[in-house]
Amino acid sequence: MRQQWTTPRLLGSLLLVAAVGISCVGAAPAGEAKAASGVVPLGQVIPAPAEVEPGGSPYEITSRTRIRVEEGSREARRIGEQLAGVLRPSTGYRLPVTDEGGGDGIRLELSGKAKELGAEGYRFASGRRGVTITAKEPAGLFHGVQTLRQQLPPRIESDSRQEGPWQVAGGRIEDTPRFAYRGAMLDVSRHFFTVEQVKRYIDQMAMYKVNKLHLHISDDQGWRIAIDSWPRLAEYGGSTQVGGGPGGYYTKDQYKDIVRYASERYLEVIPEIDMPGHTNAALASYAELNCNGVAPPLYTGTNVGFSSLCVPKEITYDFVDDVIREIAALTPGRYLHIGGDEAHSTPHEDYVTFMDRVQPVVAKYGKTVMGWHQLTGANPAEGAIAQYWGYDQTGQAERDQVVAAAKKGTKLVLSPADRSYLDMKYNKDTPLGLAWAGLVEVDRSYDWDPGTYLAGAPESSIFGVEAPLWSETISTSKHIEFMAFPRLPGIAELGWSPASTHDWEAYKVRLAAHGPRWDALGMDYYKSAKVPWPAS
Ligand code: TNX
Repeated sequence: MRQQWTTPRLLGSLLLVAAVGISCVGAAPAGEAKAASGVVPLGQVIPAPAEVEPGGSPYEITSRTRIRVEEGSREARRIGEQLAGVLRPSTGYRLPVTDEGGGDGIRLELSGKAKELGAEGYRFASGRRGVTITAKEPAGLFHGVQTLRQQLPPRIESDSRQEGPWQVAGGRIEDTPRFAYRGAMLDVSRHFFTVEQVKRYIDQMAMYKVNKLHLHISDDQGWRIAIDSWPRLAEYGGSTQVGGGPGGYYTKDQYKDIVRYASERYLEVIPEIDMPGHTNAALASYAELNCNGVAPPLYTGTNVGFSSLCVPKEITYDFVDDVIREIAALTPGRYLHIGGDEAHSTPHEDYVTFMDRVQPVVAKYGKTVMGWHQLTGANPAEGAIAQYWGYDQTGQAERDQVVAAAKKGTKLVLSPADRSYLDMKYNKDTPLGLAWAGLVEVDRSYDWDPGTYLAGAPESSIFGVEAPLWSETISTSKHIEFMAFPRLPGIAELGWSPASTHDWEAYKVRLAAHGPRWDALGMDYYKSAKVPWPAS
């Protein structure tokens, strides 16, 4: 059945390739973004797909459309239900998810044979009878579904019934990511965010094929996860936040709920316990962790660099072992981030000693070390990942250290503070955020190449990119959205799309088309004058 249906279509699209060649969206003329018909031109999505071959008839979703998955594929069915969950409210159609055979409609196919699609890629074929998304792995199907959402008009995202028609442009897309790591970080320590707020942000990340959620769960101002062996960390250390509000923490079940929710959207959670600096909340909770045996008060300001675990005391390593063991047990992902930034109150020798003792603990509990790039000033463990957060003002010696580590095998995740930091102000009038790394407008945030950014670091050492959102000034979902949008989609595109598609002039037109999508989703965003938003 499947063969009979796909073979003529594949043949058709091969003929189509021969006729029109392969076009890359990055190169598409800007005006194409607004087709007169209201159909989103194929490939006008974020991140830009690797290969796009527009052509043939569009597919129209109607009240008779079914979402077809193969029998027995639990994950494909779940992805089908997620898609139906987006499409049902706005179209008002039933859109049953079914494993009964049939050639038409929206088909989600897992094919072990599609090796070329890798762990996250997908193929998308659209024509008169239907849309077929094929992937080797469920993550690829999920990403293909995000592409399908963006090929539909923005009002598809509304939670109330909208007018059709619901057409998907005809043609084929074949799409795999440039980098394996495409992350976003949320600092839940400076201000606490509830499980519901984190889930809302996860949904927004997932639309742009972000696949890592880095949670900064401890800092001077708050410890945000329950640790059974050290209960005061969360109960006392989590009891406030910047500005003195009540703070909060995740119970183990709540943390697991976040991890599960993220994994159903193909995001891996990377928890960060920042050490040895950024530890005032822990030091305040247990006097014995302090070198002088005296617990400092809780801290609700925004200074950095004043706290340190006590490197010479043995109890420090009992503490670290317990915390890492409990968090590793809750986290199915591969990585555990141990921070390591701004340890200004830890003498360098102590810093090196500390990292030499702590990294093996991460390995002992089956995880791979991730740390801020200061870790390259110590002895990064085999396989460790360093997260570079330098910026244009970062000195050459510091860059050299990171590059030298990269040449020796440390993989890099790039989060340049003056490009990817979502807490930097857009301009001097931005009401939220900080400006220590400069003002970061949407074009500046997008206009760099992770492959060549850090001179001397080979592209093969670049594991990917991440956009961190520090929350000294951020305390609501509206704040998160205003700072993340429209910059996060740009960082996501740098992580996913081939360098050949990179072009601000074309990107800003694709980006503009997302304003109405965010409106339909009830999201806030910064209406940058650099982006040609459609008149509303
Ligand atoms: C630097 S970036 C920090 C954070 C702050 C952030 C504010 C990094 C690894 N450390 O502690 O929240 O600046 O932008």
